[in-house]
Amino acid sequence: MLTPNSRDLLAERFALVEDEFSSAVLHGLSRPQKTLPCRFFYDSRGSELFEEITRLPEYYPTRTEAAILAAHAGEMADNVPEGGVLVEFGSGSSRKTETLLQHLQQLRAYIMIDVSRSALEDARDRLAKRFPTLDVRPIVADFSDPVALPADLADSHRTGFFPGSTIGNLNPVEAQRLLRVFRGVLSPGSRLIVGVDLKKDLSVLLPAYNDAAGVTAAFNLNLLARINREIGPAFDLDAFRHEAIYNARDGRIEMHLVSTRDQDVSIAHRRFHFRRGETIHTENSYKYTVRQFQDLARAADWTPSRVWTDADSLFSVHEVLCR
Ligand code: SAH
Ligand code: AVI
Repeated sequence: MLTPNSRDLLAERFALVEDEFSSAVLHGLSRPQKTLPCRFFYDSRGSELFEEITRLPEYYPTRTEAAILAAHAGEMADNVPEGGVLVEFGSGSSRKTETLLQHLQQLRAYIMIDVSRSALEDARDRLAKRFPTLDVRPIVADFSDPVALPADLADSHRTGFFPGSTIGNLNPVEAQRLLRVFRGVLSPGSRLIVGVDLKKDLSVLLPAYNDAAGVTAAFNLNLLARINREIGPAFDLDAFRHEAIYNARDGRIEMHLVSTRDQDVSIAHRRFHFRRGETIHTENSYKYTVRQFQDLARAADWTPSRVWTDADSLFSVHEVLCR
């Protein structure tokens, strides 16, 4: 159960995240290439749809990373000192974290940071049942901003955890900036365990973002449904379709919402014109080689250390050290 205090804190921070939504939508749709920031996928419905994606046969990243964690969690946990805290960025359901937590009996607290309030609440309630003595601290926040950790934990040694290849949803410049923000949150002497999806054959990559059941399409279109729910009725969801393509030059999957006809859309007294075939760019998902990610970490002043991959080289989990 959430304590009254943590519930108040979640509500207060969530209101701030909500305020940002309409200004980001108006700004993104005013650009020559219309865009919507992918962090807004994760309202309560979006978090549910993401969980469905993780169970799709085509979506290899979650099960592959979970298997890497299951095989190596003991090694990943071996440098966490007694009384240390685990700080997870974009924790979502925290299901993978359970594998690590099994090896971290000595932990003082588990801090989970996410923009999705519902995901944090569900994870917190589930973890309370499985790890009744664990001190779990949910924080609703954008991890791109330096997050202040609870004052009573300020002196504890920190280990960062950033699974899921969520880092791939930022471009390399933003990813470097984010890793620098994490240095500030975690402080020198700490470690970060980060999941990174690997470059691979398109026959595996493309279906992961174009699943047969249409769950990724529903996840993408939920962004328009969220605008309709939270800002006001604007989009005809039948007039847009999901598209996911691989941009080989930049090494990334791009997700778009394609307007299927010429149309005008009014949002908060502003009118946006869409030509037939024009797209809203909703997400990038960058893929790296092990070396490319290590170079990126170095450029952000982290020192690459151990790296674990699966036998098919689909996914990598990196340990990087804060200099
Ligand atoms: N770590 C989980 C979830 C990955 S999905 C896993 O590996 O399965 C990405 C998660 O990051 C979602 O829960 C989403 O709400 C969160 N997220 C995305 N952008 C964010 C941001 N800018 N700040 C905080 N959380 C973010
Ligand atoms: C969270 N993130 C790493 C996922 C990805 O694969 O880029 C989000 C996602 N988008 C479509 N499917 C899953």
